[in-house]
Amino acid sequence: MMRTVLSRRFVPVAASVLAVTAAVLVPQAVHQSDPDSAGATAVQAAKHDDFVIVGHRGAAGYRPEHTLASYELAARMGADYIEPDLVTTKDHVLVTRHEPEIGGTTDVANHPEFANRKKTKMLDGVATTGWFTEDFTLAELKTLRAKERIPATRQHNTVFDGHYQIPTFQEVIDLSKRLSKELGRPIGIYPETKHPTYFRQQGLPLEPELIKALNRNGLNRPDAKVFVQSFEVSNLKALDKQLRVPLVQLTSSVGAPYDFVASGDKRTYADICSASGLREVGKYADGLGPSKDQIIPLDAAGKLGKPTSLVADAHRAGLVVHPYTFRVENTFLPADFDSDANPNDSGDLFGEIAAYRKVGIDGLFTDNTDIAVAEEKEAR
Ligand SMILES: [Ca+2]
Ligand SMILES: [Ca+2]
Repeated sequence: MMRTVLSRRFVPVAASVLAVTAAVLVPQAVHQSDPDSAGATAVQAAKHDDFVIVGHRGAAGYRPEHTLASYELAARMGADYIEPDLVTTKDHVLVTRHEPEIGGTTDVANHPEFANRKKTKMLDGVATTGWFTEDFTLAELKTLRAKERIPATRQHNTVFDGHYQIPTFQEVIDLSKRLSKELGRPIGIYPETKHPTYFRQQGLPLEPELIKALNRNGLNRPDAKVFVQSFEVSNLKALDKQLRVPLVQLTSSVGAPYDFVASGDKRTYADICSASGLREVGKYADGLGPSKDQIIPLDAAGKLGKPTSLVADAHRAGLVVHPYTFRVENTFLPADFDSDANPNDSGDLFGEIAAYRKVGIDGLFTDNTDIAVAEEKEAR
């Protein structure tokens, strides 16, 4: 099978040289990729050159998510990439929030001038009540301040509530450039298109602005340190024709891409993650971003069970695998790694990451970049 497009595009970090070096120096490969596949080269390069640590929503374990302070801390802790989730304002400026609804992550409810913006909308088929970015201009959003999403779990982070604005995508790109210079290593960006079908329905599609932003910043090239991710399929396929950076298909252990649901396509994430489904993904994407439990499901006791074939199947399809989300609190850890019965206490994230490393993942999304970086140093 020819994958010339993949091999042309997937060159994350001078990988053509590194791939050769890695193949020579590290002949052992846990997962043998199809040697005829050009994608295999990219997989080998990504695997042996650089275990990819993505600062999920920045350093969400330590700062309110999707703030410049959160991204900056992740970069300083050693993240290879920072991860802005992209939504849009009413005046079609990309800003970074995990959801269009911002009642949970900003102080908008305390702004009486915006009380009448509170609405109930159908968000991917779910009635959702709150305040939505697409109903605010950028100038209006800039009057709000971010707050911790899960204050009961991350009480310490509430210290930073009220101190940071909602950043624009451009501000995140500028930050990554400034920190790359200062830290002497490239800080990549790993933007996610959030709810692409929803925003298209609002008349504010994300993709044209994303493409413009990458072009404007000289980042739409195969060797730019950029991955673009989406839980939907059709927008990634369309972006594949317009972007030269690697693309990552996000998946979940439940449900289906909303663009499939909206168009009556019955396929689910489970179908996408079958061996044949992954071969399809390999035609337009370069990586897979599954939930952790798709790789190692939990058993009845909440402990790590038997790994699935997902990592090996994805590698065979030429895809690197970056699962989400690695978090230090017991409430998010498999029971094997809990420190005690308090769900908010910190547990053995080192142990969890090590278990996934054994299965052959190529990187991960984490709220706790410092721990992932420390674990990687030990593993080298
Ligand atoms: Ca995300
Ligand atoms: Ca747990």
